[in-house]
Amino acid sequence: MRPLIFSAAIFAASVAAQAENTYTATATSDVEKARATAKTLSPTSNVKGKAFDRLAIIWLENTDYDMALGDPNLAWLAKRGVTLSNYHAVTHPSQPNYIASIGGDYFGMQHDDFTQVDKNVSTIIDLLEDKGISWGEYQEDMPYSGFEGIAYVNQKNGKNDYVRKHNPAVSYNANAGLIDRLAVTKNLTKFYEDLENETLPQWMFITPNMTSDGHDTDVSVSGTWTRTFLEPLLSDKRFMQNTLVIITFDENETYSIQNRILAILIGDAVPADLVGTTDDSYYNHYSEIATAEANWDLHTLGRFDVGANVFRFVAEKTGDTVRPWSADVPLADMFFNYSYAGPLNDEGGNKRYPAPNLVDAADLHNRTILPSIKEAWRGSSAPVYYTSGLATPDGQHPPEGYAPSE
Ligand SMILES: *[C@@H]1O[C@H](CO)[C@@H](O)[C@H](O)[C@H]1NC(C)=O
Ligand SMILES: *[C@@H]1O[C@H](CO)[C@@H](O)[C@H](O)[C@H]1NC(C)=O
Ligand SMILES: *[C@@H]1O[C@H](CO)[C@@H](O)[C@H](O)[C@H]1NC(C)=O
Ligand SMILES: *[C@@H]1O[C@H](CO)[C@@H](O)[C@H](O)[C@H]1NC(C)=O
Ligand SMILES: *[C@@H]1O[C@H](CO)[C@@H](O)[C@H](O)[C@H]1NC(C)=O
Ligand SMILES: *[C@@H]1O[C@H](CO)[C@@H](O)[C@H](O)[C@H]1NC(C)=O
Ligand SMILES: CC(=O)N[C@H]1CO[C@H](CO)[C@@H](O)[C@@H]1O
Repeated sequence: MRPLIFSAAIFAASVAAQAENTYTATATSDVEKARATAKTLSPTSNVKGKAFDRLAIIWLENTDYDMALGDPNLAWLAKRGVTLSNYHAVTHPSQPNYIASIGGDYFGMQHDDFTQVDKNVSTIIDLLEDKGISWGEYQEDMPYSGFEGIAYVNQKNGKNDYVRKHNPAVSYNANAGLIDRLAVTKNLTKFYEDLENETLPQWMFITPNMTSDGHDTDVSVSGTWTRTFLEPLLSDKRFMQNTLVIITFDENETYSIQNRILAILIGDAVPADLVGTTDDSYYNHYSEIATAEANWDLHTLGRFDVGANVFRFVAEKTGDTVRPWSADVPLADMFFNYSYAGPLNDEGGNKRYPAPNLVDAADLHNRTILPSIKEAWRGSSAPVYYTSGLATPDGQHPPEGYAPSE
């Protein structure tokens, strides 16, 4: 019996080690086969936050600030929430912005190609699980839970539908290498089942398909989709349980201007006296991580999440200070319109993964770096370019040693 158990254990370990490559096939027959056995999970939790108990993040595509606010349906939503008028994407094109939104950096990425971030790089998922906070992704038209393929087209008309580049969790092998993490990356059909069953997680990232999110269409389609999706939820007690919803865009459409985008905070966690107001504090995608960290007292990633501003109404409850932009380079000269170099940049330049900054930012807040991150990177000689400052670099103002190659 002994050798048998032994080899079974080795087999299980080797399967687990390859989970990030197990579900990448995109042929219809492969997808049908995998769908039949794909694991879906809906773990729940109820960890109280200081300003909200549930966070739902909805990302739409490629729309400039004024165009977004000009859309009647987004304007309808904005009137029922707080408009963030000084919220910036971090680079172009799409994928690095999604990568940044959970990992605290985009590691030089300047493309939308198939990417696997090394498994020693942590994301907000590790921070949430560390505190027992349930999470999930709802990706419209993802063909089955845990699908890792580059894309899956609409089987009736061949149009773009689900794309991996808009699914932040799966790009990180720390997530894609674990079956139980893949099992909570689900499609929107599962959202409605989880709503019905009252098994929605506390942190969720929602991506409409390539038609619904405006990528292959325009803001009138993404605005309509978003209002159609959210309006019934705004009065649904199964969804609104001290819930904060962030609606934003991955990037501004016009590359030659600043990468400012519209963001709206809405939901029953938004204080009534703030409904219909505008907050012009400086935010970027890293604020989405910092706000969750402050709310639930999470550890940090030691990357650009540490210095990012927490959304003001949350900061007021967590004791965080919302700072104005005050870097050497004025905000007006920061375009965030192309990427510095790094390990995910495929045009050359420095390919070395930067290490997290393991020094806690005690001057700023009392959050500390996740112990497992400290453990993994202690003694690393990799360069560190993260500080507790608010300013983040861009292609024109790269971190030292990470100038983009021309
Ligand atoms: C959604 O995912 C489930 C679970 O894997 C799968 O059975 C279903 O076919 C998917 N739905 C769509 C619309 O692709
Ligand atoms: C995208 O989702 C919408 C509903 O939100 C659906 O009508 C449409 O068929 C889906 N796919 C494509 C390619 O449009
Ligand atoms: C969740 O709901 C679906 C249908 O809405 C049902 O088939 C499924 O059994 C439910 N799951 C649980 C765990 O209750
Ligand atoms: C970024 O914006 C600046 C200022 O408009 C412009 O000079 C530069 O060409 C832009 N870069 C890209 C890659 O579009
Ligand atoms: C950190 O925690 C201490 C003790 O609870 C508190 O006095 C201090 O104000 C906190 N500092 C910040 C920046 O939140
Ligand atoms: C993390 O992974 C990268 C890529 O494999 C490697 O270069 C780096 O040394 C690793 N860092 C640590 C601390 O293990
Ligand atoms: C098309 C367009 O003008 N888009 C917006 C992108 O963001 C800048 C501000 O940073 C706006 O002025 C633009 O309106």
